[in-house]
Amino acid sequence: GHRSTVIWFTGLSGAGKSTIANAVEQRLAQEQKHTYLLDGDNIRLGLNKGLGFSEQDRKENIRRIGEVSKLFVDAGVIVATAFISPFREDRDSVRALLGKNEFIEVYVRCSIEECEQRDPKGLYKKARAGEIPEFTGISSPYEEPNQPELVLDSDKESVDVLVEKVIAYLKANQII
Ligand code: GGZ
Repeated sequence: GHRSTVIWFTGLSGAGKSTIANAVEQRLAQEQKHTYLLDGDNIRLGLNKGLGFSEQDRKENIRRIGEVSKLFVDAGVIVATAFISPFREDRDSVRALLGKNEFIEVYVRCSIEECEQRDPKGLYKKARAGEIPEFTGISSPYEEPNQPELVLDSDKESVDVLVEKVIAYLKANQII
C-alpha cells in the first residue's frame, strides 16, 4: 500500500520538472503504486484550455490544478504535478488545501542561464526576441520556494540521481 499525496514539482521552463516527474511516476508505477501525472499536456490542453500566461491566468491554472490534485488524493492516488507555478502564494494555497504530508513541494532548481542554454523548445530565444510576452525568468517573475520539502539541483546532478532522492524522501516519510 501507500499513502496518497501530491508531489508538486516547481521551477523554471526547461529546469527538468516534466522529465523528473515522468521518471518518478514510472518508477512508482513499477512498484505497483497508483499514480497519476498532471502536466501541461493533460491540463492546459483540456480543463485549462483558454488560460494563458498572465498573472491572473497562471493563478487560476494553479488553483484548478490544486483542486484536481486534491480529488486525486481523496481517491487514494499519488499525484505528480509539473507546472512552473511561479507564485509562492499560489503554491501555499494548494498546500493549505491538503493535509500534512499530502503536499511535497519539490523545487527543481536550475539557473536561468542553464535553462536558456538548454532551450529545448526555442521559447527562451523567442522570449528574448519579444515574441513571447510575460515569459517566466525573462519578463515574468519566478518566486523560489522558501521551505520546499526537497530541492533538486538539475544543473548539477543526473535525472537518475534526482529521481532516487524523491523516492528516498517518500520512503523516509512512510509514503511508500
Ligand atoms: C512560461 C510558457 C509561456 C510563458 C508558454 N511563460 O517549457 P514548456 O513550455 O513546455 O513549459 C512552459 C509551459 C508553462 O506552463 P505552466 O502551466 O507550467 O505555467 S504556470 O505554472 O506558470 O501557469 C512553456 C510554455 O508553457 N509557455 N508561454 N509566457 N512558460
